[in-house]
Amino acid sequence: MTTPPRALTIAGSDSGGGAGLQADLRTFFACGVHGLTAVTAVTVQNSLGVTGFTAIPAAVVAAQIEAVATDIGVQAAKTGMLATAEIIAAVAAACDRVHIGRGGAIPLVVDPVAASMHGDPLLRDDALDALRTELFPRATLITPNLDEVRLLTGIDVRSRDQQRDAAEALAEFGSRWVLVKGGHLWDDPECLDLLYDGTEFTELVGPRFAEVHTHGSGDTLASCITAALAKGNDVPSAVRAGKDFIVESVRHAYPLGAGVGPVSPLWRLPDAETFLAP
Ligand code: PXL
Repeated sequence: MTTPPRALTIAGSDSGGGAGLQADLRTFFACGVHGLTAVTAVTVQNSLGVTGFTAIPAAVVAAQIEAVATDIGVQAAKTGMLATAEIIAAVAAACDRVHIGRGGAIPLVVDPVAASMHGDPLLRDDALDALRTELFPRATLITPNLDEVRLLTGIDVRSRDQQRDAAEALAEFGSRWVLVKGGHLWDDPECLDLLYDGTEFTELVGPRFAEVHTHGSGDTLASCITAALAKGNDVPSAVRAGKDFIVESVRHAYPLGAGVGPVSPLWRLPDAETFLAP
């Protein structure tokens, strides 16, 4: 048996199992890569929302990254919930040491998670600046939704034209690529995600679902892109694969608890040969 590609998620735990590192690991598995984790925070949540979280000490987050990267090896990494400015600084330094991110050879996807879909905070207010200045310049790709765009740039996107303005403003922070997700442009009959490399725009258009169970959709998209990068795809084809994958994952979402259920990456199960010894 050969060793499968490895993808690392640097993210928080969702006790409800729908988002965070639980969604990332399911997606990595569905995409045929072995998932590694550096846990940043433990949230207390169910389908109704997040009632609190505890951040993991920054040095422990950094140690997890270095432990897996130096022994197991990582072909691509992503960040999700990072909780505090201290954790962001420690992640940036650890990534530099193991060559993850733009300065090194290993692609880094930064999903700038700031709040849950219920509006509960997942990032301390003073950490936004650390995200912009310490992580974005190291990112191969950043994947903000429109709420995150507003927090990061002050631009309140209401149209596809403004989505372009936002992509240009975000590119200034130094990531190689920007993906501005249009899922929150509620009046748009389709869901347009806009990919920008500082020069050219690529529009990825998909259907808009009336689906209410969309918990974990951003995590699932970013994880699928990360898995595709780990398998050696370039950014445009990884993002295309992610878009196709998230559309089906939303289509297969299921209810859970009394609130919002998760999208399901498990509509596409990998061949047994991917992971099982013969
Ligand atoms: O979907 C964003 C997200 C990421 N990580 C954790 C979360 C959430 C949303 O609730 O709980 C741990």
